[in-house]
Amino acid sequence: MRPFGDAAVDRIARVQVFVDVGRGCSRSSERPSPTSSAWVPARNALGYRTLWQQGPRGHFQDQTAFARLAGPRWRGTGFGTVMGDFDQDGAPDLAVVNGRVVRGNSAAEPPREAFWQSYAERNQLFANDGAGRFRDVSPANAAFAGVSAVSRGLACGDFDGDGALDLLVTTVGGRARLCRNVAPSRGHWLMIRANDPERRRDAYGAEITVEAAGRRWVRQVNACGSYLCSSDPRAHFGLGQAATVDRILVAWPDGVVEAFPGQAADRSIVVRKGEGRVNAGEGRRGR
Ligand SMILES: [Ca+2]
Ligand SMILES: [Ca+2]
Repeated sequence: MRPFGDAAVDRIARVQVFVDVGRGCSRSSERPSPTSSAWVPARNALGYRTLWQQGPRGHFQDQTAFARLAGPRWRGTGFGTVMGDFDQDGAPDLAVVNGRVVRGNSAAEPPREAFWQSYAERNQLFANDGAGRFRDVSPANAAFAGVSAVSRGLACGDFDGDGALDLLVTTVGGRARLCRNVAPSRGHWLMIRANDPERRRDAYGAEITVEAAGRRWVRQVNACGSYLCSSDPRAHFGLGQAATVDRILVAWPDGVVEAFPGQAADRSIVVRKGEGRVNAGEGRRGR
């Protein structure tokens, strides 16, 4: 696994934002399968976050222990959660923002004047080793994970157009922080916006499969996977060493599967329903 290195994200902007409290969850998918798979990190009623892997559609398994997320050296409360391939090595990584819902031991925190001091926690960033196991790389990413705050929302998107996923964190009683992805030695990438011209909107619910270098990556078009946030509607694919994409398959929300031609990586493209080749061999997406 290629480490993110120091300062993989960099705080570059602040704006004032207030949000309410609640529970965070997120969704992403990566494993090749006849249908798809999905990771759903969520915090249950007992306060433990769980990582669910989808096998056959609609069937989930608890993979928290396998992913080495059951016993991190420090466990935050867990709110906004995003899976994204931040170093673009082909394996989705995990970002979590934290903040208590009951007062903690403020003596362990540096003194602050704000009322919310005793609710503050730091955020966490986990790197995927490519086999579905995660390593806490928070200490090397102080801009994102080294600041204690009452964080709630976490949105993800490429705001500066360099192809790398950036993060926006909202906090209670504090300012939002926009963290630019400056991870070194990133792999190739592709961003795809799926559009339905007939309905003149993004095709939320579509499932995009990218094939490159003998591998397949699957992403769902879904901007609302994190707590109280809407993220970049484009599907982001980290491709590792693959500089060319062989084929793109889009399973539209109505079940029709279209194939779009391969092309060079490291670009943002738009695929429009009806402009591809209907791929009868793939059939309709299972429900
Ligand atoms: Ca990665
Ligand atoms: Ca970026």
